[in-house]
This record gives sequence, structure tokens and C-alpha cells, in this order.
Amino acid sequence: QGAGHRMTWQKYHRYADIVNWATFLRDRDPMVKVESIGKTHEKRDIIMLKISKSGGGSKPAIWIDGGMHAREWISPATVTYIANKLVTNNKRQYDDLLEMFDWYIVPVVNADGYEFTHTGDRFWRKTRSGTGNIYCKKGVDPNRNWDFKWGSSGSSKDPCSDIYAGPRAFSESETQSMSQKILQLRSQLKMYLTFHSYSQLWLIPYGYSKYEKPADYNELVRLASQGKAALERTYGTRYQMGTAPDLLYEAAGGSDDWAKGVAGIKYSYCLELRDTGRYGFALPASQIVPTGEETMNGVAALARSLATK
Ligand code: ING
Ligand code: ZN
Repeated sequence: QGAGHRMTWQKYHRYADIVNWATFLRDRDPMVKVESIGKTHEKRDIIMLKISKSGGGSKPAIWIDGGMHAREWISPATVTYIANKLVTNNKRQYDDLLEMFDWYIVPVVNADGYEFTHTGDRFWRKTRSGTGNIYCKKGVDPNRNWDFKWGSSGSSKDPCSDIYAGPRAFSESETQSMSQKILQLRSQLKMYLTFHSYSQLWLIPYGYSKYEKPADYNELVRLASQGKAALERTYGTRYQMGTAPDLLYEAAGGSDDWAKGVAGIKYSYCLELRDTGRYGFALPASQIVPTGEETMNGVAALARSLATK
């Protein structure tokens, strides 16, 4: 109340609340910049926070994004929670992380879809672009739309499918904008983190094939183990670690595969947040803070191990 913004982490917020909170942080803290990295199909700004102590800055950096899939509400809630913790830096507990890295954070990649889950269909997953199909007028799966092994496995050519890969790679304004920004920052970026839900998984590339693991797979596992352990220690929430094909299914065109395979960001991970299916996408808002807390601990431990490399 009277905080200058409406974000609470006590409930799930509309995109406008998230944008207003971001600009509030920017106005109050010189460490924070807010940039629109492009527009969604429905012309919303896709906002990115840059949290940096180095102003112009070209420190090693960590990328975090959330809300690629519309219905996975815990993702934007957790990503904003992490950004808020870094900026607030209570008792200077994150001084080292702010000294060591610049942070680029996109809270809601698929803002059109996210808004539609509040106004139309709570369980919408995809973007809201037109498909040209009379039966299924809208939506491409943004996590099948990235230009690495696009369309090869675990994605669909059918516009009615929830895993429709789109008419071509980067057909979506959201994935196109985000990929351009990542390429622009690629020499700075040391780690890519994308947040989905649900299943409590720490996913390691590649998602596109059961048989293709990156040459440095074991290094990625070793670093991730530090983050996973810190996350699990917080409340005893258990995560499984491995590739998407090992733990779920093959899926080509995901952002974490592209970040590693094309942008060349060595440490690229996808986290599937709480829970394991009791509530699924409809995770109660009472779990935002504990999920935020444990995930922040995981990310902090991960970043600290990365810093020693
Ligand atoms: N799961 C992810 C999906 O896009 C995934 C799993 C992640 C697949 C990364 C491939 C690469 O299907 C959810 N819940 O969205
Ligand atoms: Zn998802």
C-alpha cells in the first residue's frame, strides 16, 4: 500500500502491474534500467530490466527470462521476485552477485498470452499471433519457435496444436525480439536461464534429441548441481536434473537449446518450477514467496559457482 507500485508476490499480477513495478524500481534505483526490447504481436512492449552497478557496463552477465508460456504464472512471479531481491539487496546479501555480474531480466516474454490467461482462457500456452487457419486462429508455441533444429522433433506443424512450431523459425515477434537482444549481448552473457512450470526439473540442453548431448554436458551438470542443492536445501523441494528428452520428451526449437547451440552461451538452463502436478499451472499464490525464495537461493548459488570459473 502506497509503495508506488502494486506488486506484492501475494497474488499473481497483470502485466501492467509488472511494468509499473519495473519503472518504479528504475525511478528509485540508479542500478536499474528498463528497456523495451521489442513489441509483442498485439503491440505490447516486451520489457527488460538491466540491473547493473557498472552503468554503461560490460561485466560478465546473466540472462533470466520468464513467461514464455502464458499459463505458467509462477514463472513471471518468480522472475520478478528474483529481480526484486537483487535490487533491494537486503542486508547487502547480494553485494557479491551485483559486483560480479550485470543482470538482464525479461519477466514476461509472451505478454499477449499472459494477458489472455487473465481475460480469456486461463490455460492458454502460446502467443496470440494469427495462424491463417480458420479453426485455430491464434497462437504459436514460442518454445518451439527458436532457430536451432527448428521443427525437427517434439513440435507440430498443426496450428491447432499447443506445440505448433510456427510457419518458420522466429515467426513470432516475441522470439525474434528476444533473440536479437541476446545476440547483441552475447559476448557479455555467461549464463542463460529460462523459467517455465511445472514439474520441478532442472533441464540441461539439448532438448531436441535423445541422442545429442553437448560435449561439455558434464560441466553443465556440475555447475547446476550447486544451484539445485541450494534450492532444495531451502524448503526440501526436490528437483530432478537432466535433458528434456531424458526427463520429459524431445522438443526442438526451445530457447535454451538456441542460447547454447547458436548464441554460444555455455551455461544454458531451463527450470521447470513448482509443483509436480497437484496444482500444476494453477499453483496457489501462497506458493509464490516460497518458490521465489528457494529459486533465488538456487540462482544465487549458481551465480556464485559461475563466478569462480
Ligand atoms: N515445458 C517445456 C516445453 O517447452 C522444454 C519443456 C524445455 C522442452 C526446454 C524443450 C526445451 O515443453 C513446459 N512446461 O513448457
Ligand atoms: Zn513452459
